[in-house]
Amino acid sequence: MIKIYGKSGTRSTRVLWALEEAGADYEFITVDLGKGEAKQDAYLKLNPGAKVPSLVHNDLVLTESAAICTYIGDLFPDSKLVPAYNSSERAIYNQSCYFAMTELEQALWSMAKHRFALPKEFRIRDMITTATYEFEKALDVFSVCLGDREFLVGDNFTCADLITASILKWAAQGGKRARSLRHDNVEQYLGRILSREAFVRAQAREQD
Ligand SMILES: N[C@@H](CCC(=O)N[C@@H](CS)C(=O)NCC(=O)O)C(=O)O
Repeated sequence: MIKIYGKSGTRSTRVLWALEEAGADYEFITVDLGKGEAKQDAYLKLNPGAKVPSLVHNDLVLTESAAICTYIGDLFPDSKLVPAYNSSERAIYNQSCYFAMTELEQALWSMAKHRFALPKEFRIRDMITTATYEFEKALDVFSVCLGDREFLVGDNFTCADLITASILKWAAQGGKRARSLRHDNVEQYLGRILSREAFVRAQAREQD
C-alpha cells in the first residue's frame, strides 16, 4: 500500500491528486506542521528537511512532490499521467515540471519566505519585489508556451498539468495576496485543470 504523509492545503495535495487520477489505493497520514510533527525523529528519518509530502512504498522513501507525482505516473502507466520513457513527450514533460518547480514555484516561494516563512532576521523586504518580478516574467513565458493548447504535454492530462495548476492556484487564490495571472489563456487553463473531479476528491480525502 502506498503511504503519503502530508497536510491539507500544502504541496501534498498535488500528490493525492495524482493518486486520485490514477485510481490508486493509498493511505494518507496527516503530519501536523503547526504542532511540529514534521520535526519529530520518526518523521525526520523519512524527510530530513521536515517537510511534506513524503511517500513510502515498499522499500522506497521519496520526497519532493514532483518526483513523487512522476513516480505515481510511472507506477500506473494506464493513467497516462506520465509519458513513456525515451519519448519526446517525456522530455517535454520533464521540461514542464522543471519549469513549474524552478521558475514559477521558486519565485512564489521566495515571496512567501521573505514575507513570513523565514526567521525574521533573514527576511529582506526588497526580495518580495524581486521575486514578484521574476514570477511575472515566468508567467509571461508560460503563457507563450501554453498558447491555446488544452494540456502542457501532447493531448493528455499529465502530472505536469496538476503540478503547474497547484502552483498557479497558490498564486491566484492563496492567502491574502491573491494576484492576477496576467494572461487570459493562463486563467482559463487553471480553471479547466482545477475543475477535474480527481482534484475535488483529493481535497476531500486530505480532510479525512
Ligand atoms: N520542494 C518540496 C517543498 C516541500 C515543502 O516546502 N513543503 C512545505 C509544505 S507546502 C512544508 O512542509 N513546510 C514545512 C516547513 O518548511 O517547516 C516539494 O515540492 O515537495
